[in-house]
Amino acid sequence: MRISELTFIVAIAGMISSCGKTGQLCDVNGHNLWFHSLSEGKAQILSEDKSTMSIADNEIHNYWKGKQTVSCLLLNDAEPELGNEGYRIEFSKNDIHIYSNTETGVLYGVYDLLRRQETDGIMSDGQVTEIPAFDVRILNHWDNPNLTVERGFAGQSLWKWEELPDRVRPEYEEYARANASVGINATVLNNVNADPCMLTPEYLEKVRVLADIFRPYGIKVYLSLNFAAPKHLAGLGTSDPLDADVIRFWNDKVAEIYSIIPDFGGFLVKANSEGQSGPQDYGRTHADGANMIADALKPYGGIVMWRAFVYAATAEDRAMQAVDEFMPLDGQFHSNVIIQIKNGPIDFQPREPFSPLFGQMEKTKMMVEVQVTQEYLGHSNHLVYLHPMWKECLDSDTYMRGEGSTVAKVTEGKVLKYGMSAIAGVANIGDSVNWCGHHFAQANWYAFGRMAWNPELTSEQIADEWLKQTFTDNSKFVRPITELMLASRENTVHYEMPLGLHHIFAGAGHYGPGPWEQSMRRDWSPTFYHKAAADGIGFDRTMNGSGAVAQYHEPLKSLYDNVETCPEELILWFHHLPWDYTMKNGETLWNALCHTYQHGINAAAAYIDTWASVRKYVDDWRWNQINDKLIRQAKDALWWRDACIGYFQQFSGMELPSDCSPVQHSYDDLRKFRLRISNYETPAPDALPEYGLIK
Ligand code: BDP
Repeated sequence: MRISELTFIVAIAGMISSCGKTGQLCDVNGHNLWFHSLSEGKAQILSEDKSTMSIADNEIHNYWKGKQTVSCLLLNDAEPELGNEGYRIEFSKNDIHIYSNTETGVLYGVYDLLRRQETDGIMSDGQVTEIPAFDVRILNHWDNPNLTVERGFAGQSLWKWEELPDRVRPEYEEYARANASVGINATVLNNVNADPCMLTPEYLEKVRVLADIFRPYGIKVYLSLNFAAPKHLAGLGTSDPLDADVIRFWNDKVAEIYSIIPDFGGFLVKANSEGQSGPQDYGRTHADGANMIADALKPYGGIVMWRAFVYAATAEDRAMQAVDEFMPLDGQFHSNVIIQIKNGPIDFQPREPFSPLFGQMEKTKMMVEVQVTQEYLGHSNHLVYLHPMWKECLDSDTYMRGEGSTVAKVTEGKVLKYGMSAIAGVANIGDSVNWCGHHFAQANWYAFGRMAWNPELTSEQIADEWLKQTFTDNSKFVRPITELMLASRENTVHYEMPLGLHHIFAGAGHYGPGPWEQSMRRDWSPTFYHKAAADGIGFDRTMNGSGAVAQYHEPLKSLYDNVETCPEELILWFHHLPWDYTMKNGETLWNALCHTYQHGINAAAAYIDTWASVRKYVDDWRWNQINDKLIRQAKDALWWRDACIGYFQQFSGMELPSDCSPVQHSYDDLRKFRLRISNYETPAPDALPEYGLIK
């Protein structure tokens, strides 16, 4: 075996703590993310030499506390089965060897080793081999040049465009390091609702600086493009993808980008969706548009991630539109196009069935887009661990080629051979000190990376790892808080939109409930989705209704179509049912709704007690901040319940079951006040009295 060796002699670094710009607090304010326990008593990062190998060296040198000597060996493609990013760690009593074909793979191996150190995973003997499931593991930042972040709840954009390229903040490298430590290898820097200015030479210079910082951490930069850029930037009269000048514009633009950023990854495109320009403006198809951009990127190895998030106000059922629009184009997309599809058919709701498109397109590459930022799950005010929700989608069987064609397997390219696979997460990162607004929201960034590397990992494994690295490995802390995290997504479904209800938010903020709201577009109106009326509640997507069930392969089509077999957690997604419909446990639908909401509000209130029980294991700074947010969450849960149940009750005409806590505010009162989105907003003087928590 031809091995070129690079051995790091490890010294246990006795470096004195210095915490950069945030001083002492840096250890406890959450800025250190999941490097918290590693950072104790150590310098933050980073060596002057920014080659990947020296970063790996530095990490081991500073943070490896074990007795074994660690050596990293570059295999130079001697083990092709490890691919470009895989690695093998061999453990013995005195030595640990990390092997990879590439420097990036070595760095991943180093982070794996350090993770093991903090989570009790170091072996005295044996080996582990790790190869990422998806080729492109990408964060999508919805960040705007003016520093706002669409659906961002953690301050302003991390990218300080006005300072770049001259001033370079340390957070850029910290961000890259955090991503590399969980295997994220790609990032889209700007909003899918893209400002054309991102492609100007001025901005490309700024992007170059970030790309240079990220490169040694194995991270490639991508950009969202505005399909009308030829008009905006070059003054062309059209952006028609079949127009020769437009094609020339994109070819030239792509050549320019690669001259500045030679390893540029490619483009993310939102076209003909929510007012964005696209090929349909010129009577062309999504395939025409995607292929034109893809052809420009092809010589450089770039890719196009073309989003399937399309819907029109006129559609009878928004949930069906992606399949309706994209299926006829199956087979028409060029090989460096991948269709980026949200996990569910509507829009990142707390629970949706998987998007049926994953089971449909057999001649087109597809990738999953999940939302790490909590647009619909309590923003950065609520503790919601999202991995169970994402895994629910990835583990769903599409039956594309018989049983076992899960969304994960399809998009990994294992059902039909893809040659390129990807998964995207809409980032929850901003410039707030703890990056994500809620300390526990960091777990979702972490979990996205770990899942993109290995979708087989369980929610429990990932939560356990994250907690041990972020707080403490004391089991008296880890056990109850893992349990809390694991239940948190389902509990949020319970207090927001149980039993398959969806999209019943107030206004465009997507925070509090607004079941009474009717917007100017019916497909943005809660009333369109819940359809509550005297005859019952729920959206009929059966063969007697919109027929959306037919977009799923058998046996799912029949399973969802038949009210007897439809899973109850999705029953109102697929069925419109009378209030006194009998659920599997014998209670009425109305009682089941009330009980599920009650379950959600009880659980949210119980988080506060659980958190109190672990107080001594957490620093005061983070404990208090989290505690404040948990109180807010429990009150918000009550608001959700009172608003929804109160509103639905006028149609059901039924009483709250006696074992449910009484409503504190009538829905009529609540509709006068919108639940405050920010923690810092001052309530209106005539605001409602505070919610009293149930004890
Ligand atoms: C919706 C968001 C909107 C995004 C859109 C998208 O409300 O802000 O622009 O998705 O994904 O969830 O394009």
